[in-house]
Amino acid sequence: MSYRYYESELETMPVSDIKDLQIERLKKQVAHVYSNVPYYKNLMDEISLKPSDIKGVNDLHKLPFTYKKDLRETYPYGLFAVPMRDVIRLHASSGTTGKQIVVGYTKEDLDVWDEIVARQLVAVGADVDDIIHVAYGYGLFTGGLGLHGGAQRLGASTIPVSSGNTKRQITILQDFGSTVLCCTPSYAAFLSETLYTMGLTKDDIHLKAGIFGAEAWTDQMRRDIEESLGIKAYDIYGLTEIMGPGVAYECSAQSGMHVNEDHFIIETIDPDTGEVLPEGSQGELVFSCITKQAFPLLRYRTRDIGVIFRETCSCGRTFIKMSKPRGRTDDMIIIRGVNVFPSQIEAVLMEHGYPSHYQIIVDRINNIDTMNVNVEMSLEQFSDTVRVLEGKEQELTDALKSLLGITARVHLVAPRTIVRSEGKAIRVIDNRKLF
Ligand code: DLL
Repeated sequence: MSYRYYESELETMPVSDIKDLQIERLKKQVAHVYSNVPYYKNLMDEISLKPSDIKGVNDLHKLPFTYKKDLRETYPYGLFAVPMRDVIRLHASSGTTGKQIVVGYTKEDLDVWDEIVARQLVAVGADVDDIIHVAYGYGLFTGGLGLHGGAQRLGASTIPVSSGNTKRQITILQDFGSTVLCCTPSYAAFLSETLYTMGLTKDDIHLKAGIFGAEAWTDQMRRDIEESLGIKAYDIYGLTEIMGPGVAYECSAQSGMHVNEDHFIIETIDPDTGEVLPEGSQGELVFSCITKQAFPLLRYRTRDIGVIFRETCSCGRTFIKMSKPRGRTDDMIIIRGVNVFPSQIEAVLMEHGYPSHYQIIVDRINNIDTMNVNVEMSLEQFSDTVRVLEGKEQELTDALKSLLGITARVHLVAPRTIVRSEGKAIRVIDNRKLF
């Protein structure tokens, strides 16, 4: 059996009905947040805003923004809006320093998440007969369990492969007959390269589609992956703070991602002034969760730069679309799908007694992201023997691995070799051409 929509009534709703639904849900959500999250109540009280002042979607701009720093200040559970006994899942993602940010979901929240991911699976042509190979990481990262939930909800055969062990992934692709691949675009490119290195081709596997997100990827990369794996490759967007993958999803038209507007309101704003921009203008993406119960952020500043636009889509869906993110307003970098802030690296260096002269060099070699960190030694450290220095490099590499979950190779360099800047220090040299 194959169908075009997972929830056709919602996905193809007239725009005026979407707006009505949004306002009804927004009003309820603001009341929920005001009554159950003291942090939000204080923010609203400070500007004398009452839930009853939110009468239409146009009143959204009256609400204060939420920033990542608010999540840090309320760590771990201060923004949760339900008692912990109602929270049945926790996920986490990188904070800007040593501690992660933590999010929670009720049973109903997970139901919504499964549904919105199932919407995309259907939009790319999957159905109960498909075999869905989930190679996003499982764990605190939302990718694995997010796609997993949607695939199971659809009733497809779900393979929870998780990431890594690439040769075994290829064997599974061949033998289990996976038809839809879900992973980061860079991992899809690496899988395809490994396939050919093993003397196999796209004809030896059974894939027809891929759902790739969690990091930036270019149209050229899309074409390469489509060609080498013999599939159609679709983008998926999301962030831990708002839900995880599935906040927005690409359909068969492959021209921007539909935002699940019955659950999230998207705005674009000028990142400097906070002013709301008209549709079609590039700005920072801001999301409000209008149905989420456990962790309902309002006007969350994603730091992603993009454009939103409403157009008649050939797929028949009416939800507004967002472009691929075109950059960020902060210094977060995404390495193999893992978010990294330079400040996290700096915190580890300081803890180990290094001066704060360092540089992070990011590259993409054979479709794999690499990260090297050059760290300047103090004069005393410089006089250590090579063996001692190698030991110190390893110690720092291990400490970074334990914090970030990925390898960032540390190289200790001579004092005063990292170029000093007259303005802002240049902490990151990203040689990948992603935007
Ligand atoms: O990356 C959730 C996800 C998992 C999305 C699997 C898609 C697939 P975080 O780890 O919190 O959540 O990272 C969120 O990743 O603010 C963007 O900067 C970036 N990002 C996510 N999807 C895309 C995409 C997951 N399709 C951050 N294109 C976001 C470009 C993306 N960047």
